[in-house]
Amino acid sequence: MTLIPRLVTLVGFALLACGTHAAEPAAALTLPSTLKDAVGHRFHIGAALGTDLIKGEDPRGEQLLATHFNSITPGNVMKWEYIQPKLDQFAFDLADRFVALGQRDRMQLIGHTLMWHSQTPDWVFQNADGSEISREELLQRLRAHIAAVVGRYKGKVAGWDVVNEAIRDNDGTLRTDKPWYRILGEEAIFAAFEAAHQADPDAELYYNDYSLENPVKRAGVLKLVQAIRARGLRIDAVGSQGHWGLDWPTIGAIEASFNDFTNAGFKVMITELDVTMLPRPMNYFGAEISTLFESAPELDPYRAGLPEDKQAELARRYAEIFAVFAKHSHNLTRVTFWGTTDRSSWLNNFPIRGRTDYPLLWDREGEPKPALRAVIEVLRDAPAP
Ligand code: 9MR
Repeated sequence: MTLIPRLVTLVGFALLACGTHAAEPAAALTLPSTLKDAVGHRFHIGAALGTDLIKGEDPRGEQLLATHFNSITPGNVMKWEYIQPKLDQFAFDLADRFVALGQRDRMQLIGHTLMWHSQTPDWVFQNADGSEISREELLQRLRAHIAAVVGRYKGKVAGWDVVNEAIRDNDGTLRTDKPWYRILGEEAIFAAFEAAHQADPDAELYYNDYSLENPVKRAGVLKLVQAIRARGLRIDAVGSQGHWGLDWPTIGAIEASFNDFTNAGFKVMITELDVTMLPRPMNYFGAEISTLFESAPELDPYRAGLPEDKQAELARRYAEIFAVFAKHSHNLTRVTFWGTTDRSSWLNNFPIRGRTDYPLLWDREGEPKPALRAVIEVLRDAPAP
């Protein structure tokens, strides 16, 4: 090794180890210094951006992004309520800033999300007098929204989460209790994919959902994406969100999900990865944002900090997860974390508000956790794709 790369490795390693390890064995000198170096060409490695980061108010998060990631997703600012808060009144400012930030750092840009039952204003489904709009009018609003949003970022956003979370957790059927599907049925989904493709024929298009390790939900999603494809519509991959815990889902269930989609000819992406360290009340393991519970001290056990044995458990869990990602990297095109530091995670407020969770690879101060090192080690040691 010549002197310069060796120094780079040493400096990088020192940065990575900062605050977590005192003395290091000699073998650690060859550890890649960043997450994206460790991932290499296996898949894109991304993070979701909070609105504060997009506004320039999270310098540590911004620095972590530029160093460790090559793909970004907006956590909120491209959702309907942000981008078209009132009929025909578009507010692109924050989405434009997200795109400019990504272009500056030469990131792959992911758009999230064009059609969802959540964070969509009520007016979308109503006439001026508050009555429900007709099927034709709703289709027209959907198409106009997608044409405006995808059209604005044509050639810039590489791929879109066109439809988010359309399938029920318990029986794998369409969420016909939500206005999109009550009024339009499956046509809503076909129209969304069609409009997105028309607005940017080069953009990749995805269906995105959580709990795909649950076989019943997965079967419903598989049926849906096959129906999209059977219509002759473009669909490039299925996004599996990956809102997981320490012992759920099992690695077997994660692999079963990969296998079912890839055997049916779909690429897979992990689009919203995090691992909650907190107990889930009433065994609720989903990510349905409207589900909230009351807090209690035993449900928020690590307010003062995460004990070392728990840090180690998280590191082990991330290591086993990334070992599976490495194994399936020929069918896995991207892995995106839902946030950068623990402070930025939605899990501090879900499914109970105001808790202290530790689901990501950097702590609240933006220092690397043992889990980061564990992920980098497992990627270094995994066979090349
Ligand atoms: O991270 C997002 C959080 O800031 C919002 O409050 C929440 C509101 O719906 O949405 C979060 O992101 C969700 C994503 O868009 C879709 N899958 C579940 C994510 C976590 O709720």
